[in-house]
Amino acid sequence: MKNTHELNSISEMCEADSHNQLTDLDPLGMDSDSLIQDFRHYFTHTLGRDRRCCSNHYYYKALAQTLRDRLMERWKNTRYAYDEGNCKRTYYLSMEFLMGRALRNAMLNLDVEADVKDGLEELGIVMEDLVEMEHDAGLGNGGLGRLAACFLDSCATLQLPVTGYGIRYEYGMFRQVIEDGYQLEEPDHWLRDGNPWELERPEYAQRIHFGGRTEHFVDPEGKHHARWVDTHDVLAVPFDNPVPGYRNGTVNTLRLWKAAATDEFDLDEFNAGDYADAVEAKNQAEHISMVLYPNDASENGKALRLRQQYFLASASLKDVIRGWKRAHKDFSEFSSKNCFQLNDTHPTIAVAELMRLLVDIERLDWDDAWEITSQTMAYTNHTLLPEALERWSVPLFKQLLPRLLEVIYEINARFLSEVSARWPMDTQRLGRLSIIEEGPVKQVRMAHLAIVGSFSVNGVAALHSELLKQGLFRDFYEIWPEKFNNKTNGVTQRRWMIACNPGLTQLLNETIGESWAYQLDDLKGLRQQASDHAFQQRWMAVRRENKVRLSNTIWRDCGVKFDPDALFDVQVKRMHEYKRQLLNLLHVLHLYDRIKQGDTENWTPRCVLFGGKAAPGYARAKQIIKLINNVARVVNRDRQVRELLQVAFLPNYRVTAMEIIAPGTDLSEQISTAGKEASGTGNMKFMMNGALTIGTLDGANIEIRDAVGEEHFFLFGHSAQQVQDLRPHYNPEHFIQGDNRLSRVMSLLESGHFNQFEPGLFDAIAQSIRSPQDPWLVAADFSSYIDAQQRASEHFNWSERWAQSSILNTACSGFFSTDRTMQEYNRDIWQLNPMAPLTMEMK
Ligand code: 26Q
Repeated sequence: MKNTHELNSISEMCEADSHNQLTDLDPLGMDSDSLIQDFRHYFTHTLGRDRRCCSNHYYYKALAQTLRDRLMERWKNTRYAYDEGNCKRTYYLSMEFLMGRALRNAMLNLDVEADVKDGLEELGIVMEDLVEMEHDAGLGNGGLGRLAACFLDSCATLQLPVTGYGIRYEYGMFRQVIEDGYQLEEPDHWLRDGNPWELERPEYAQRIHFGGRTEHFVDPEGKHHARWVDTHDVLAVPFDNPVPGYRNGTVNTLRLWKAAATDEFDLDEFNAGDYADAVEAKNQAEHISMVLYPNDASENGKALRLRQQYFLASASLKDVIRGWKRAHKDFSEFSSKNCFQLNDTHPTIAVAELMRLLVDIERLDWDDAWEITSQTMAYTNHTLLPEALERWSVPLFKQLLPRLLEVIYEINARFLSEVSARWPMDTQRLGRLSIIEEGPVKQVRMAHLAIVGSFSVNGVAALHSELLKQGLFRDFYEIWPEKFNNKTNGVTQRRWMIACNPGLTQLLNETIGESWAYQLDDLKGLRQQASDHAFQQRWMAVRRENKVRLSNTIWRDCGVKFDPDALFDVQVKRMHEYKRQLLNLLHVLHLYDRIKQGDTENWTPRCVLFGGKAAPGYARAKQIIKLINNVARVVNRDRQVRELLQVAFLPNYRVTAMEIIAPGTDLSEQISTAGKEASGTGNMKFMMNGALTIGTLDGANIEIRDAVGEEHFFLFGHSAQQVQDLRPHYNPEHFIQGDNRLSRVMSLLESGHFNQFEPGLFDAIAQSIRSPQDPWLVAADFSSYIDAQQRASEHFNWSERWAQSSILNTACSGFFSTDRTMQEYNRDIWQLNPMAPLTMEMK
């Protein structure tokens, strides 16, 4: 790490007036010859390889450099446009950005994929092999992190001035290995071979405070102030990652912070003569950005997680304020020119940190600072599970962030006094609304801080946003109904159709033109083809190729043979009880039972694929992985069964795996207990690629079904309302006795047939289904689930009808583009003007 002096000199240089002579270069060539010329240059001169080295790894690096140069000039032009346009900007604050690979995305958006492929081919190099060399940037757990990545893609494509702020974790989401049917976790050292896309910017490093204590004093004018002193500081060093828009010259920024020790660490401790302590302190500091927490529902109370959250919030806010002060003399226009979108409660400490910076450092009055803060922050909620709502113990907060705790208490006091003015004497209500939860150990409720400190609160699908208003956030909705709004999630069709499904892309382009790449609604032009027999055949031919590709992956990674003519039935997502992988497995057991009984008339052969990671501490989710693997072994080894039914668990599900899976899926399993899945986004990826959904009335499934029509969606299960009504007197035995299929499946599970050498292994799982306390109501939805699966099987056997439904699913998926989602955020929350990059002539 550079020392402080060096840092200052770098910043000075970078703040100096531009030397246009130095930096204005002619644009780089985008033709095959220029690209390949640069590729050869990087391979031989920069990487120093020669004809004896023909490693795809170095080819990949040389190609990435070649593309990065092209991104770099567009990046600079985009920055100039935003800076000089003095436009309003949004900052997307997120602890997770699940970006996946960048190479194909860069080629697609720069429109050079065909030229690169041809040029490499002449050198005897296969472009696809180079794509495979890149590690996934797996800096996220699942839906929330991938959503952030899709949002960035759409903002760049819409030319919206939006910057992502996150953490540059040294280790991303763990690699999942399956051994003897059990999940093992291995570290994901994704930066091991370097990251050709990122650009380190030490000149913009920030100092982040932790610990210490506060002092209060009165200035000569009699005003009260606070100081945060004796802190232990950590440096936040930004690494910028380019986010290219689709063929529009825009390149936005994802700025990821890395933690580094300050020099004092070494100096102070070194002078005290304790070298080992100095090294230890340095390690502590650098730990902050070491690893992503692999929980997709909260694991409360870990001090390091709170440090990460504050590290992100503080570094990002200071960075924005630094940029602001370069061009503005005060903060009067700050809230009309800046917006922070909080991706769940994880970065919500930003509310208190912005207050601290404005009041303590910039010396604004509290009321002015609060006006600015609460007009600048916007909060997105991603969960209804009460256990996932973040809370931090007050003692921990006080130790780690003493000044921030004071600020939160002040925010709370002022908020509660407004509440008691409106509802005098209503102490119950005050207790429910307070940012501080009373109890043996007081807790800071981050969701409350987020709502109080934001001008917008949104859910991520229609049902979810309704349930927030009626349930979890009811009291807040009563106070501020105008803050609450819905923004149904989406996914980017550039990655989730064009990049991952070239066969479908070509067919679509030939049929309806190419505009759907940036106007997904144009897919509706397909509807008229849905019943055209010739078109159906072309459609199904593309789908079959994709199924062959998926089948090869499954053979390679699981050793299981999926027949491409069977129905591919897929559930890939994080392992969680509410998502009910167990219900899916009960259906598998039912099919197995039928085959063993010889009940196989008009059978539809099925291949059932599971995939997903369990949080390392989530024992039940891990047992379910083991159960799936044990069932798969029994089913796949049985000659009588395996022609009709195959089961596989694909290890290490991740962005790159989904790029193979979604195009090859016939039936998408979206079977969460109604009211539990906020939205889901995998459901949208499957739909776009022509899968039919079997699902409950939960999350965005509702909107998917409305869009495609009920005949093309397999609905089952209790609704959110029915779930709520059933729960108090839920009696699973009633459902088990009432359906012979379920009682047989339960007996089969409890017989030990799938754990012959491991007695009792799955008892707890079986008991959970029989428990009246089962929150997920697995038994209650079994019958209607099996019926819906039967309808799906019959539908699949009538191939014209299936083809028609498949085409219509794609045709009706236009609403689920993040381009639409981002336009809604922009219309209702951000109010940004699109801004094209500056070109040479304009400068
Ligand atoms: C919190 C505290 C400590 C450690 C980890 C966490 C943590 C991390 C990640 C809590 C939650 C998450 C991720 C949540 C998530 O992915 N939610 C999903 O968000 C999607 C995008 O909106 C929705 O489609 C899904 O329905 C929702 O489950």
